[in-house]
Amino acid sequence: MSIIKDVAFIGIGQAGGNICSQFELQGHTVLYINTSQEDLDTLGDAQNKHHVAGGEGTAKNRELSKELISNNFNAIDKVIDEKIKEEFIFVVFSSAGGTGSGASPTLMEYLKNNYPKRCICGVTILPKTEESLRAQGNTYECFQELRRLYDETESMNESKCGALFIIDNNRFKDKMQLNNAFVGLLEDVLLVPDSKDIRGTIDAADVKETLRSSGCAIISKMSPESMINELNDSLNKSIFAPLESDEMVEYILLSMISAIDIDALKKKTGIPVDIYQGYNTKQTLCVLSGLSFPKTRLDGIEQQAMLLKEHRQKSLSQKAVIQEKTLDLGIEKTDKLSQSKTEMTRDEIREKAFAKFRKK
Ligand SMILES: Nc1nc2c(ncn2[C@@H]2O[C@H](COP(=O)(O)OP(=O)(O)OP(=O)(O)O)[C@@H](O)[C@H]2O)c(=O)[nH]1
Ligand SMILES: [Mg+2]
Repeated sequence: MSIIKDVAFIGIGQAGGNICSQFELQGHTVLYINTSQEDLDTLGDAQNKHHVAGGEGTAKNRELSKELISNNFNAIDKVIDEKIKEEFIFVVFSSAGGTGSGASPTLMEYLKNNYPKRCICGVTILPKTEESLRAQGNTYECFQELRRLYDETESMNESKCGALFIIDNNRFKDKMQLNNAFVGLLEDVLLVPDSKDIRGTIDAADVKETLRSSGCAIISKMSPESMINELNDSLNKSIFAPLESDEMVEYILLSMISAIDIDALKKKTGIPVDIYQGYNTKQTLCVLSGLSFPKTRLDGIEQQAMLLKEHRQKSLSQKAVIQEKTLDLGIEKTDKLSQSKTEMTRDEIREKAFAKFRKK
């Protein structure tokens, strides 16, 4: 059976809301959170909209987003608890704006700790290279937080976030086309267990295990007569941030229309811990999960973020303001999580998330 009913979405900020409204049309539970009432109004009849009280948007200010969320934390916590009951929760946001970028990594961490039996996944969007230095700087900071979230849980043997899909706005001119493409791909993956085929099937547990893998993930789809070259080509031209060629992959899920050369695929992707293979009559669909972060693409963003830092430093010195700056664009170093989650009460988890939102 498909796992559509097991997956809910929380869209934060405008981009998150735009993508999630497509998922709501597919029948998923969706909660929209935004500091801007105007952004929420663009979503028409969407069912569950939550305006962060006191917010008027943030104009790409991540710190303002954190402050607003922290001031409204109890209300947000309550609405999530009331509306979202599904096993998989996808938090969807752009890394380049203020609201979604500022709130989402900490919210993902909170959800992961507060709902240890659920799987918290992420969908984030990278800005085009031509976008403003501020957009690049926000993305750099957002990914510092996401990396810490994934790396810390990796090293601390505690509950982990699942798949993180990184959509890259460099890939298409039209953002809405990217949104539609992503929604179509993920829906197809959630529907894979519906394809019963005597040559082999992929069941719900296989798809869930693939999505639970902690790290980046991509989905690729090909035409019926697909060959391995086309798969390679499709991975290279996907809507996602370019793959790092370090051959790190945990799972490959491959639903095929006709048999393809798995060894050739592994040469491209690296050797996974497991491969879930099955057949269907419509299309060849491939998911790679447990991938590394796209370092090369993120390094490019970091370089632009450094220009922003230089720009800020220059204008500060021109104003003759003496101010100490840190090398990492001023984001705080988060404390290492020192306690195992099983020892923390729900109130403690909430307090900790609270404190993180408040930190500047
Ligand atoms: N792919 C895609 N990108 C989008 C979409 N909407 C905005 N973006 C990109 O997301 C970034 C801006 O993020 P928003 O989601 O608008 O910001 P926000 O979270 O609402 O934060 P504020 O700054 O408070 O408005 C820019 O890089 C835009 O190009 C969308 O629907 N799809
Ligand atoms: Mg906005």
